[in-house]
Amino acid sequence: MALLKSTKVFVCLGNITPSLGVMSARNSSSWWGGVQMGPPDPILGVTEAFKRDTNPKKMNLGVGAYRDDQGKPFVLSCVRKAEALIAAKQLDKEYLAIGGLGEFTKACAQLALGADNEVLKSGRNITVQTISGTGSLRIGANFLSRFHGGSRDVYLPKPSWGNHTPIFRDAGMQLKAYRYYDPSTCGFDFNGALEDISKIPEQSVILLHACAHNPTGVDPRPEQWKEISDIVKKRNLLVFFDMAYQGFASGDIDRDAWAVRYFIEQGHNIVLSQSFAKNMGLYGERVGGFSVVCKDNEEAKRVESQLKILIRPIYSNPPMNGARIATTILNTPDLRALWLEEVHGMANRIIKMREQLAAGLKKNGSTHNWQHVIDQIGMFCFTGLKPEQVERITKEFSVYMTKDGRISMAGVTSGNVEYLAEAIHAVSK
Ligand code: PGU
Repeated sequence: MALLKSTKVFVCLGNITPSLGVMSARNSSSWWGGVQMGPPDPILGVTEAFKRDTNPKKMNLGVGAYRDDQGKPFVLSCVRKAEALIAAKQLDKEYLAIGGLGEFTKACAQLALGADNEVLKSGRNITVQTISGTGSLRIGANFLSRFHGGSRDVYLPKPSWGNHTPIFRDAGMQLKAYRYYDPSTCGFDFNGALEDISKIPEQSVILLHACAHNPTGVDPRPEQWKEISDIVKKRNLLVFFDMAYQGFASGDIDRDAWAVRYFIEQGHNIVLSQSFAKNMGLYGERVGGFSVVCKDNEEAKRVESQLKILIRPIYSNPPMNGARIATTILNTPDLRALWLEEVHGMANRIIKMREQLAAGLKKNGSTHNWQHVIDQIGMFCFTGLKPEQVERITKEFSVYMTKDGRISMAGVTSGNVEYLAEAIHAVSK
């Protein structure tokens, strides 16, 4: 009897982009035969490679996650204390509301805008609890994609956090860029940014990092923010602030929220993403907030109704544990005071490591100007190392970082800063 050859049915999935690695073969014995291998994540993939390395001197400077001076993950004391208070209450585990824990969203908005902000007093904001900063950005991007009548174009600083692009793209927005970083000065390209922003078509969306810009560590100064605000207003752009590092730039949560508050004062009805991953060290708890500042309370109510409709089919309602922790810290005066101290401590340790790294490079005889290592702000240092140098430092010294030459200063300690200086000098001399 002749063997029957299996028949493959090819279905054309016309709306799926080739970058997703979807071919079109379907067969009941191998449904996924046409799925191509995708590349590792540019940031989280670095951790995977680091874990495989057996060199005892290895350093993971890829992911932006704070470490103590022993290089260990750091759980804040205020978090441990809040957890104990919560555990003692024997709370239930019912579903949260679609928009999250009410006490949390209130405290979250107050933290960003300042408790006495007119927006909060008049109830013209809506804040929902989100799955950390990433979830907040994605809910925001979906909301814009569905309701922003103006334009599908969102302008990101060049460069920006790597995940901004897929977040907005997958939500159906179109990615554009404005100049931000000047490699010749390792600083803010203020004139380039103003020039580009002044040409953005009206009613587009512009994404601004509220503080501690990722990956460059370069923030506008207050007087520069003022000019950006003026131009953005002239162009009638919708501002999307991403504030993932409130407290991490200066150690002071109010100072770090200055730009967000200034824009609101100037009449911008912004949208805002917040994350508690970094400033409370609640990385894996996934707690954050998304806010829309509206014209008035009536508009805020309508926006809220649609945010709920948008969230419900994605994850129904957010997880409660991180929100309970953050709320307990924000609303318990002595825990809040302890938290502010600890944020300050984390920011200061990073600043100290910047100074030691720059000094170590000098000590090793490096003739480059490393002032930017000290001047840059927040968790990251944009070293200026080229991709070939990054490849070498990883291969020869087991120092792991993202390909763009960004290092997470939070992974540098008094114990390994000298080794890092030696390694950077060796590949950059
Ligand atoms: N926005 C910016 C600018 C960020 O840098 C990050 C995290 C987020 C939002 C989202 O953080 P959540 O953890 O979702 O709250 N960036 C880090 C962490 C690793 C990553 O890429 O997710 C980083 O290393 O760039």
